[in-house]
Amino acid sequence: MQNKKFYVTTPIYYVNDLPHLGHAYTTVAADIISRFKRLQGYDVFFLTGTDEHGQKVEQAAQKRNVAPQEHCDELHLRFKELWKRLNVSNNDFIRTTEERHKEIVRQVLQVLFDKGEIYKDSYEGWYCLPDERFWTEKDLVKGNCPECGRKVDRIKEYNYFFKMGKYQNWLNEYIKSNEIVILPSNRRNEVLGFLNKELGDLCISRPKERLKWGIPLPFDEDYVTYVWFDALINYITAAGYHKDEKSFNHWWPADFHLVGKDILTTHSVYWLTMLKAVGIPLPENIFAHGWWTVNGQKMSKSLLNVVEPNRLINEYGADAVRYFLMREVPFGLDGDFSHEALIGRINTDLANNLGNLLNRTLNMVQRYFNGTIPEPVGDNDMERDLINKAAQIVQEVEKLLECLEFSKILVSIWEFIDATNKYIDSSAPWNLAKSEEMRGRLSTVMYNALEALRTIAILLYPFMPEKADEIHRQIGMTEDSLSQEMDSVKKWGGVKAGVSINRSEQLFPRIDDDRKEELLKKLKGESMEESKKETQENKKEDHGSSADLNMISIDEFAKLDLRVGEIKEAEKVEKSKRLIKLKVNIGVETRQVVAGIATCYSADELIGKKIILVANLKPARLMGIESQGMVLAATSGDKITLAGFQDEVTLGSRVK
Ligand code: ME8
Repeated sequence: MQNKKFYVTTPIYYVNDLPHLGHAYTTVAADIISRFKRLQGYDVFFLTGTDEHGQKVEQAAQKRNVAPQEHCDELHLRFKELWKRLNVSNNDFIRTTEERHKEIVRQVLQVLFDKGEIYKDSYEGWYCLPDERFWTEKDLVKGNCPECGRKVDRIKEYNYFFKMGKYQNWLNEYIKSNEIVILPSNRRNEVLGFLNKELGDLCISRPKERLKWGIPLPFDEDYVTYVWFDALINYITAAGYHKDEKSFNHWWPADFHLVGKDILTTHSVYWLTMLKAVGIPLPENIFAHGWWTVNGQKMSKSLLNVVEPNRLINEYGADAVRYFLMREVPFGLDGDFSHEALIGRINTDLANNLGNLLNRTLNMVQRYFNGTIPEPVGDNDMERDLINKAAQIVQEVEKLLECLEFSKILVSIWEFIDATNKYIDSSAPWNLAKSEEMRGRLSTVMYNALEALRTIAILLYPFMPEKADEIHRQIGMTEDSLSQEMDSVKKWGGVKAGVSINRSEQLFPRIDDDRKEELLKKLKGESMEESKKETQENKKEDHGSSADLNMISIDEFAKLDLRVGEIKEAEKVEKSKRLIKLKVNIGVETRQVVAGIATCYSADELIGKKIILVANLKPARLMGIESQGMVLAATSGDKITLAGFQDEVTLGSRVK
């Protein structure tokens, strides 16, 4: 018999910037569901990917002086690499610039056009450039974009529209009937509230002269499709729509679209009406999770206070990061990130509760049985209680999984970890070991403690695949039962007596106070939140006021945005004795800078040098080449020496 299928998706992320904690959050959550479902015997299709068309991406490429495709080819890898480091087990990674996707988008557009679902009309509205969305007058909040609060521009143009409005009543009824489940329930109410207002038609195109980086409409090549109409279709492209009927019929409809609350409307209104209009069945569930802030402030790609997951992985390890994200905040609610909270979780939950349970159990098996797992000899109420507790927890976990209550699942697993620690405490193996008569009882206790650890490893596997594997290996399990069905966790007695344990290094070393202080200093030093705020404030100020003063105030000095950069490329400017064109990486982006240092440096010797860049200097053109900043150097007579650093520095750090 064919396994039951399960299809889960994440949003496809914009490649206008590097992946951050928010992207990692949704993707790790999807990974956890996928791993659980695989344990439960489901045939799983887990899709993630990148959204590569549109103005934001085009602008990001322009800023880096590369072609949009080149930019996407580079940036999408940063997502792929991160998912690999985070042990994300996606089955497919879709890019909207792939042929397989563009083809399906054009087909869907043609189908809708032929059905009369798309029409051309003139449109005048308020356009938010960063969000690439039109808003009506009444949508605006204090004259600004209702979603991001930024300035909007009045734009009039001809465009193509999808007749979304006509589906308003149908969608309202459909959601109310619970045929599609929108979770958490407050989000469902939000969508219904949105549908109480008049639903207009959806502008699905941009004139090519305004946006080049998009998929041309099949029925009018002067237009490209609007970002959402392109992006949402990825979910059916990857499942095989119009290409592989067998695959599509197997996977579609999606079981869960996981999204952040920011894109709930696009998924529950645009996407559902689009599918209805084409005649494709609708997905089963949409889950809109909450928003991570950092120290209470909004984290976004356009601000510099983003938490970079790679740094977290470097310092804490992938599994600790995965655990923290799922444990700290109930899925669906907003949460605030702090290193202190993460370190707290590592020390308490991971090192103390879980790590100690493993260590003490293995140490005792080593000491009392020379590292060989003993055969249990009978049982008593204590064992029966432990086994019942395990069965109860497994049941709870499976139930909580249905509503993606990750945090509660972990609370339940930790209840069992505590119960096992208590079982050991009450059984006091150290006393049993004192008398030969109690040898049988000691064997039973140690065996059951190991078996409890086996159960814990399986339940933790979706959250912390590497560490769960490690527990499994250390308790002497050789075959790959972690990827076996959930059923194996329901059968007590999987641990093999007579087999050797494999004690090795601590699962989660504690982060002591000294190390914590060191880490916080290092990581917070890397945070550029403060400097970004200053940069923004500086923009508002009058730049010319102190031109005739020799002394400057600290505030004036603070206007300078000096950054640590690394020279990635250097090329002498033809016909110039002095100028060299540099590509300087300042962490969040690469700048092109023209520097007058060719009399003292060859292009080759500059590569890899860490320098100081004035990052908020107005761009200037030198011999027709744009320079986006200035490198600092000391000059003495003819000699020019670049300013740099004596110790290791992090790219993009502020120099003050
Ligand atoms: O919206 N907290 O892409 P995107 C929690 N391309 N989650 C966050 C977050 C935060 N602070 N920031 C981002 C797009 N996310 C479109 C999607 S789908 C067909 C097209 C996560 O790069 C969250 O999942 O802006 C959010 O919905 C998504 O990243 C937005 O990613």
